[in-house]
Amino acid sequence: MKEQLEKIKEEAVKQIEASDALDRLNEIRVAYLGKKGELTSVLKGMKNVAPEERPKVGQMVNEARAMIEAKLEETKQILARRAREAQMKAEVIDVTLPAKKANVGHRHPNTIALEEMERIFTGMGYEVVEGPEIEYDEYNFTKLNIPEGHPAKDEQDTFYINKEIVLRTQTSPVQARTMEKGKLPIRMISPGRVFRSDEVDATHSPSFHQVEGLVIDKNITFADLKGTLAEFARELFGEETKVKFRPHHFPFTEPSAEMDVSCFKCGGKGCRFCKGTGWIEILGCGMVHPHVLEMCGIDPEGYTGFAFGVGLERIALLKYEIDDMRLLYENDIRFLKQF
Ligand code: 2NL
Repeated sequence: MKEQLEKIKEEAVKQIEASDALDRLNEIRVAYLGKKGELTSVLKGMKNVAPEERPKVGQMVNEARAMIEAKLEETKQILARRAREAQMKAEVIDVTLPAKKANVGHRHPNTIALEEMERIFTGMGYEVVEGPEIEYDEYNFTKLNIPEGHPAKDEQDTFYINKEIVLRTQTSPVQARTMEKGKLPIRMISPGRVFRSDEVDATHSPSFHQVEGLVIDKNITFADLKGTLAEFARELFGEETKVKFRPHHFPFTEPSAEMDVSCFKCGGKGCRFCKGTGWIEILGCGMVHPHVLEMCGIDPEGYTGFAFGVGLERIALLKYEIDDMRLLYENDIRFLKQF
């Protein structure tokens, strides 16, 4: 019995010392100490041992069990430490390596231009007001003095949802809605997406953005329009910028004008950028037509106002010297990251 136990111990220690994985140690534990293990089978052989010898043999089995358990535990610790050391070595961190740059991106040129315009006008006390992109024909056209039969209302130019509802072709309906609310005076800009049934080319898109402005108060004159828009141009293109107003026609303003700015590339001498003229067309504007004021519930005898409309893409293209509007919509990172 004693020799058998010594042999079991010796064999167990040999196997434990030879094992190189925690799984293997478990297998050994089961093989020696488990229910059907070697030590258990020794205990089962006790019936052949003389009764007075049994406590002694029992003690020896217990000692053998304790010894194997201790050896298993010790080896487990060694293997665990070794595994941890190998892991530490494999996962070593070089704190002197340069950090990975965070890729944060930046705003779209349209957004940069929009926020610049919002900054300029809020600085002059204007509110920024937004409104629906799907509008009643009445707000998009009728209240702006664009009657039935006007060419702007042609299906060639406007997307119709049905007879009464359109995709807005300008952001003026937002201003018409503000006027109707009846709170005066008004100093507002209305930026947003507008829609025209146009073929895509370098300067056209069926969906683009507009920033319109509206001022309504007592005694507003064309001088206020000129002063305000000249200041806007100086803030946007530089202190030396000159402005020029050319007579024009819009149904919703009277008189109407288009404003040019002196070319910020050549200072007005004439270059390729301004096609040799020294001037660049920037926006449309005018004094709000009395009929528009009336239709929006404002008494044209007591109040006057001016309005203007700027194409946001036009400003972004000019400011960043981009020659094709399509580039603004393609979202090619290689293009966008230049601005
Ligand atoms: C252009 C011209 C313009 C307006 C927009 C306006 C709005 C109301 C009343 C009167 Cl509610 N006018 N807006 C006035 C003049 C010109 O836009 O060429 N935009 C790109």
